[in-house]
Amino acid sequence: RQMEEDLRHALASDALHLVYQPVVSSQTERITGYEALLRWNHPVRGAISPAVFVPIAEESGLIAPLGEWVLRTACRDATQWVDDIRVAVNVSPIQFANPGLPALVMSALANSQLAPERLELEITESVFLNDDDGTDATFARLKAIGVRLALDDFGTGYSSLGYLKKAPFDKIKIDQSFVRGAAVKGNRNSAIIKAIVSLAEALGMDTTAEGAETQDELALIRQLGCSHIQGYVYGRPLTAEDVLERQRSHG
Ligand code: G
Ligand code: G
Ligand code: MN
Ligand code: NA
Repeated sequence: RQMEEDLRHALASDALHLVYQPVVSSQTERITGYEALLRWNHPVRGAISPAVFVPIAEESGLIAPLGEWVLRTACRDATQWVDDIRVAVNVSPIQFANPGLPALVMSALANSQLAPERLELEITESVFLNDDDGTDATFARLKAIGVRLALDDFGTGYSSLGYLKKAPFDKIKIDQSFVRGAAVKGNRNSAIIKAIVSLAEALGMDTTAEGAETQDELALIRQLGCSHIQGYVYGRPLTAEDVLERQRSHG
């Protein structure tokens, strides 16, 4: 309750911010995009993880204004990035179930003047828990707007393959739990990653391996054919200012 009150206040008083973690092409090793990650510095408790406060926002309905703020801020920040570098935004299943989501996405794109193909929405398997006509309609409308869709945390949910057939994802994000330790000999994770990559390729989807921390993991993931990599091995999340600074110094 107290945290809900504090979060409401944080949202109203600009106490939240976004950080951006690089997503790198395994072929070129260049940054192709950044994932926006929400951060909250609580005045008393210090940094609180979104893994803690996002569920509170979902229960209290605060996720609607919070998610809108994230989307609008990420689109605005991304317009300052060079070339065709994309921004990926996490969308809560509660936001996804709101029929107003496509209109909000259009509004955020129009206000920021960000091209639709530079915005990628990350959606988890749990949006399919209340799978209905509304879910299908939202997918179709988002696709028509021209934004990209990524299936986040793949492999951690109940992983039915039915929705891969039905939903128009551009990318599968392989969960960190498969990447971590995949380079250890005899570990089964590399076989699973390999299977996900071939499934994605057959469906014309990209793959991002998440959470690569070591050079061994990086080498293995590239060998297994993941098209993109995101993890501490390439960089931790940066502030919006640091993204711009990095761009200036890397040309
Ligand atoms: O960045 P970090 O590892 O602390 O994120 C923890 C969890 O919070 C992850 O599951 C991530 O997807 C989620 N998360 C981070 N930022 C956002 C956001 O802006 N919106 C939503 N819905 N979830 C987020
Ligand atoms: O659920 P989602 O995939 O959106 O969560 C992404 C989270 O994973 C972010 O909070 C980010 O901080 C975290 N993350 C990204 N790369 C790494 C990594 O290499 N190691 C660890 N431990 N966490 C990572
Ligand atoms: Mn994500
Ligand atoms: Na993920």
